Amino acid sequence: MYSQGLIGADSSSDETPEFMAAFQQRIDREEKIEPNDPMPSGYRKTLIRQIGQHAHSEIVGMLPEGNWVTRAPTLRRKTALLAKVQDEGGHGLYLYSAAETLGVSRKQMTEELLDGRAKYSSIFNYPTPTWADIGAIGWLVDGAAIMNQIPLCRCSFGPYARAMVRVCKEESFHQRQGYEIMVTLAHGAPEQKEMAQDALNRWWWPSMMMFGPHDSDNTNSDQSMAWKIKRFTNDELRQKFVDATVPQAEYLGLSLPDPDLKWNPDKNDGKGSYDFGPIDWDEFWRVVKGGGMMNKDRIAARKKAWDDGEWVREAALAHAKKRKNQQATQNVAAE
Ligand code: BYC
Repeated sequence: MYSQGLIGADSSSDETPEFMAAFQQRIDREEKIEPNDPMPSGYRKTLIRQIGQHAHSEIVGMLPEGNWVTRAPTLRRKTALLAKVQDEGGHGLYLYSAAETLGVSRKQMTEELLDGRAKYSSIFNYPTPTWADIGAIGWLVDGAAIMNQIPLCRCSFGPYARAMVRVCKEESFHQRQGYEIMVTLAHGAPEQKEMAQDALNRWWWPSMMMFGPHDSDNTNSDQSMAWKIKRFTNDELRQKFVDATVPQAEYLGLSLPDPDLKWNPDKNDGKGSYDFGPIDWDEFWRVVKGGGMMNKDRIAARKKAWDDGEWVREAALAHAKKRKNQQATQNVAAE
């Protein structure tokens, strides 16, 4: 994915052992790598892949919640949800821009999303049939996203790290609005509490899968950790998420759908952590490969938006060309 047609990308022919060692030393000194700095082609490719996937996730992630904007139960809930969905659009745009600094165009990234070459987070292929799903997404999905993204604020690639600072501030608001919906439902009428529990039952395991495959099974982590793109492994982040979320579920009076969930005082170097049950990786890979409940709808919605927006892109380019020509004419007149 994103392997061809990089605009201005380095060739790997200069990647001598000395170059690679000097690059690693910069990383180890915690220097930020900026777009015009020399970098190994593998570093560039990894970032384009991850930032592209992240951008697509934000944009596709607007769809499950967008489904509820017109049906939010109160005006206050509607305005908060609208603001959240708009924030996600904004995050996608910062991230596409960060990826563009590495020499890939937004058009290319979008085409690769639409034809299935580029991934987006598995979580957004689940449906949102009830209002409680909006609470569960904010609480769990944004909660998992924050756990993953706070360390990305220290990513070695400058534009990604800087984009993440603002994204994380907004995600924190998103997580709170979701949790507040869950508090209202869980402490409301029995039917509301039941709705909240049902949403938790459906979103818990997909949220656990968001962190990606176990460390023993994933392909990119070791190199990404060495390059300080990732600061924690998938399993480390998943464990932090479980430890932070269990007390929040207890406050809600809801139960997590995992019979194996149990406090283990010896785990985590004796500091204690929760043990949890096995994750259904067959389901994860089925969803990642396009077999989830909503994969087809999500891609169809993005394709429609891309096709419907063609006239806007054409008009913007025509306007830019006209402005450039006018500027050139004015410059000639002024000489
Ligand atoms: N879904 O070696 P690994 C949000 C893939 S949106 C699909 O661990 P890596 C929000 C992975 O791509 C925020 N695919 O990979 C928006 C790789 O395949 P390729 C979303 C997944 O990259 C709206 C393969 O599995 N967050 O917050 O080192 C509303 C092996 O994995 C998934 C981000 O995008 C998955 N869940 O680590 C509400 C964070 N997991 O590419 C909220 C940025 C793994 O080799 N991304 N795969 O073919 C990351 O931190 C990392 O890319 C991951 C995976 C931890 C996700």
